Amino acid sequence: MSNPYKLYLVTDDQQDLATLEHVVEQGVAGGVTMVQVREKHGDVRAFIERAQRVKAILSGTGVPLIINDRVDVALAVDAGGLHLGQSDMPAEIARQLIGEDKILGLSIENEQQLKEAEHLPIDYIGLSAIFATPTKTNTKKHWGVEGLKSALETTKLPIVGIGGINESNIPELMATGVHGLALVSAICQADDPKAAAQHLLSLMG
Ligand code: TZP
Ligand code: MG
Repeated sequence: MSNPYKLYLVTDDQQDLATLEHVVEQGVAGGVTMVQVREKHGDVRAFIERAQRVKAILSGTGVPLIINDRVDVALAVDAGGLHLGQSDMPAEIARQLIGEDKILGLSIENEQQLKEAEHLPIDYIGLSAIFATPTKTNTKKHWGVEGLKSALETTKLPIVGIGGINESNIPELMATGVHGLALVSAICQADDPKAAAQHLLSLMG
């Protein structure tokens, strides 16, 4: 796939398994280019089950499966990659465990972390959060469009914006040259996730 980061669906951990499967199926049918399974409240067994279900849906589509936070879950389901936060396993250790061929992403929440990321064995940055969002209320910084622009000038790594992204702000975000946009509610909460993904992609040009 030319740019796997372009329309990056992050799953909603409040949704049940059937809804999760529906959203992923329809989202991918609508053009989602990467899927992250994000679990914040369930136990590891439930996380693995959700990841396996999503992996089955993505099989043969070319859309990579990324696991949020947990290297053990990524290894257990042989995911395409792992997305780490700042308090998760250090990127160097995670890279050793998952190997060179897997996609490794890291959430960046301030300028200091952005500079440090340059020296880490990661493939992309999740710039968190672009805008305030009810989906994640403990975000530390809201970069805004200007912050995104300066981050793009600061690092050579591909940047995926996350947080509060929807049809109303996609045009101004795309104008920055950002590599990809990650969204939860704009796809997961849509009445028709396929149509939502198609519409969002059409706004991305
Ligand atoms: N990390 C930073 S903001 C966020 C995550 C997981 C949630 C984004 O959700 P939404 O609904 O796309 O604003
Ligand atoms: Mg995390």
